[in-house]
Amino acid sequence: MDEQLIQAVTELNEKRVIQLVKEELKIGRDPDDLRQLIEAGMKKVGEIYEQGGYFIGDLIMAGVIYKEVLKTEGMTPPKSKAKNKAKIVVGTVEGDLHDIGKDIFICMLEASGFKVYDLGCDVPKERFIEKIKEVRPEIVGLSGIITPSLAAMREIVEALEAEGLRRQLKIIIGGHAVSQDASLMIGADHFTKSASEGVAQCEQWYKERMSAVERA
Ligand code: B12
Repeated sequence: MDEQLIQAVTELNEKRVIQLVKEELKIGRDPDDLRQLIEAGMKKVGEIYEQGGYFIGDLIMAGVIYKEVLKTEGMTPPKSKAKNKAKIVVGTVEGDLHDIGKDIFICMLEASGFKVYDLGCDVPKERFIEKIKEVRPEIVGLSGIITPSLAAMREIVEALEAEGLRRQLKIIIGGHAVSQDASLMIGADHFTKSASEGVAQCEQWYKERMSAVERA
């Protein structure tokens, strides 16, 4: 089945993708596994696009299919009723319209009890600063899927430093474009290409903060 799902995504066969996802969820398959397979298919779509076999309309279709999958019952974890962990402001940075990975990260954060402020995609640095001043989050999550997003992330960190807001925050960057080198250049506290690893890191920061409060 795994290969069939990857192939259906690669061929942009929406009906088949949804059918396979539903069948697998019915027999108890972990949604995380299914997401990984779909992402493998999306990667192939990206490669075919790079080689000139697909066009921008096909990338749009791949995005539509993934969004439909995420709407399928059982694919996303239920939101936790408690929102009493850290506050986190999340957005895809300016110039970048990719929002699927960001939305997955947000779903998982909300399921774990974080209070999330979603700024959407193509978010200018001024909007990040404005929201951070308003809600005073403990964490900021920046999503970047295309390479130019790395420079936009750096500009946000510089703006936070200039405003004197950087030291009180943890910054996590994620998405297809990020890497260890990029993270160092940007001045982030953590980078990852995995939403679940991102949530685990936020949990870790939350625990560290709570034990510091208890010790004080
Ligand atoms: C779908 C898609 C689109 C759709 C996006 C629809 C949408 N609503 O998001 C549309 C049509 C808009 C699009 C446009 C373009 N795209 Co596009 N797109 C893709 C594609 C096929 C899939 C992206 C995706 O959703 N993947 C699935 C998600 C779940 O993966 P993800 O984003 O990496 O997120 C995961 C993690 O990274 C993480 N994560 C993500 N964000 C965050 C944030 C935090 C804080 C954390 C902790 C974790 C985290 O969590 C997710 C789950 O684990 C990729 C191919 C690929 N290899 O990814 C190309 C790709 C990203 N696109 C590409 C390009 C070139 C473009 C265009 C420039 C094409 C053009 N000529 O116009 C435009 C750019 C538009 C813009 N200004 O942003 C290139 C980027 C190359 C580069 N390095 O810059 C890729 C890699 C294709 C390729 N191989 O050439 N695209």
